[in-house]
Amino acid sequence: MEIEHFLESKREVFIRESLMSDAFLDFVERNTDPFDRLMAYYKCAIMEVETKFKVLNEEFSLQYDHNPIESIKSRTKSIDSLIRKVRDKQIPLTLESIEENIKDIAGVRVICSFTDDIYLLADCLLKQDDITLLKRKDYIQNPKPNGYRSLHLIVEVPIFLQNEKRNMKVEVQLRTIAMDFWASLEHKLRYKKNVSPDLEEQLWQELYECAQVSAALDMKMQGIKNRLSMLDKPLPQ
Ligand code: 0O2
Repeated sequence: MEIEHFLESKREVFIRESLMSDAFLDFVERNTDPFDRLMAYYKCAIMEVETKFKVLNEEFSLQYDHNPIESIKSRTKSIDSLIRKVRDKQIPLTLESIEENIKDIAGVRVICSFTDDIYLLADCLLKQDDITLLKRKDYIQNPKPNGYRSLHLIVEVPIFLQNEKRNMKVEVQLRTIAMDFWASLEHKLRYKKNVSPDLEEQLWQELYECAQVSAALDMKMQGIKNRLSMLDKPLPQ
């Protein structure tokens, strides 16, 4: 209960000091239209990247009778999450600085069935001559201490407007279904209130164990798929 009050008071302080601060209100007043326009550009960049993945999926489906992508989920960062990041990174509250420093305002999450498909799709995307890789974090080869796994790419993609070409940053997260399932539950636990410290510790431990099980499952599924693919290959004459 004490923790709950503490978090609630912190939340109020954050809203008062950050979201309702003179600096923030001033920023909103001066930048409403340019901010909306910038967010629209990020949405366009998401469309570009989504289309690239859909095209690749179609091509693989035709060529190999295999859809590497199960689903794609995209989002632009919510305003409160964006402001929180501006505050945590201690960057100036200007549109230029936000665009320069916050690299995950546009996010595209690609969910695959198999781990190999993640690397295949990432390679195919990065080979395209209008895509620039800014940062790559491989949390599959190097999972986070809590067990989180995904491949993260920060890329720059051009969008073509009426009179201008603009390079926009997009964060691409590639995961298997198992990695995504795990991350959703971890996200729920992370933001859950009303959990006693004992229970919380126990749940984090169990979640960590689930991460190991899910990594083992991905490996085993990949192995089965590889063996099935071998059967499709024509036998040597
Ligand atoms: P949301 O709600 O998805 O926007 P950087 O951006 O490089 O300054 P950061 O934020 O540490 O530093 O980058 P990183 O590690 O690549 O993580 C970015 C995003 O990956 C997060 O965005 C999450 O979506 C996801 N992610 C990273 N680690 C975890 C994790 O342990 N659990 C889960 N469930 N997701 C994770 P945001 O901004 O945190 O949130």
